[in-house]
Amino acid sequence: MDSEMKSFFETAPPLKERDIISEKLKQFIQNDDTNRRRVVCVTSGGTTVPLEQRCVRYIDNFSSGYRGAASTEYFVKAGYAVIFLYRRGTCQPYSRSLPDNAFLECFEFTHESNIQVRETYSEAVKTAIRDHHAAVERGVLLKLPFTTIFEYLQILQMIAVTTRSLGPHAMFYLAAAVSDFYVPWESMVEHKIQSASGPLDIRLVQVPKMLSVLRKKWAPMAFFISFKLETDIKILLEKADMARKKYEMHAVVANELLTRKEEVVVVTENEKISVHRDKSQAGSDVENPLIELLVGRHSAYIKDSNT
Ligand code: 9Z3
Repeated sequence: MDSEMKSFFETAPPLKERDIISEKLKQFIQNDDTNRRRVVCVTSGGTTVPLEQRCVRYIDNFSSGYRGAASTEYFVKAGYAVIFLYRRGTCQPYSRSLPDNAFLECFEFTHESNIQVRETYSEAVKTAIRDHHAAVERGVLLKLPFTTIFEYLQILQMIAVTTRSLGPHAMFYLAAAVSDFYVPWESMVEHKIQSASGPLDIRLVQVPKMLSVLRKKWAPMAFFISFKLETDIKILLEKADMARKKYEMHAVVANELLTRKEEVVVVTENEKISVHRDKSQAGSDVENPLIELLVGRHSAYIKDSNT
């Protein structure tokens, strides 16, 4: 591990639930005694960078978590077990078609003061509960939340190390929007920054290039998909290809902020494959054909690794 990465981990505030997370991960992986089950780690939502140790203010990265939540559902459908590493409060698998405040909007009182689902939401609620319960009961969905960049990287490392025994059957699908800059814990002030002190100068340092270590050291046999987000379409594909080469990703999914729900481009060593939402179908999304494509690529990768 390079020295920047080492110092990031050594100085990060320790994970509060490290032992519990570690136990959950072990159990989840052991659920399959053949060790032939495919497991994908889907990361979702943005990481925060706290500005104070007792954090009142933080810098955030944009991501609603829709991509990660929808992709998780399609991976489960395709037979994968999914470790869903998500930002607290972002979109969740199986409830993305429900209203934001589903708890208050989907239910009503009966005459006997019991609670029932409103007729208009009846099908959506039934499907969400049925599919979510089925995934959890079959042991194919493990949800692990994070908020800060410190939590995110520490849990990701634990996932990588725990899934290493699966070799090429493990996949990383890195849709989370990860901070590029952060304030190291030891140089962060403890208490709330006071506005009476005038304008604020903060020095942010670069987050160590975690993708390199993840790919080459923590999970060298796994299949890797990362995402590249840009707002300037002119530089998107070039930047995606640069990231693919630099981090030796098997594919990089390039997306532009405004059109990300309509189209993505999957950049591999030899191809640039444009994947679209099927506009003729109401309620369709780009994640459906995207996961279909990636599952096929993963199958080919497993086959290649076995020969
Ligand atoms: C993405 O590009 C995701 O597709 C989105 C999904 C965050 C745009 P939503 O959550 O949006 O459905 O609202 N994720 C990766 C973004 C990122 O931070 N990429 C880094 C980069 O572009 C590389 S890890 O440099």
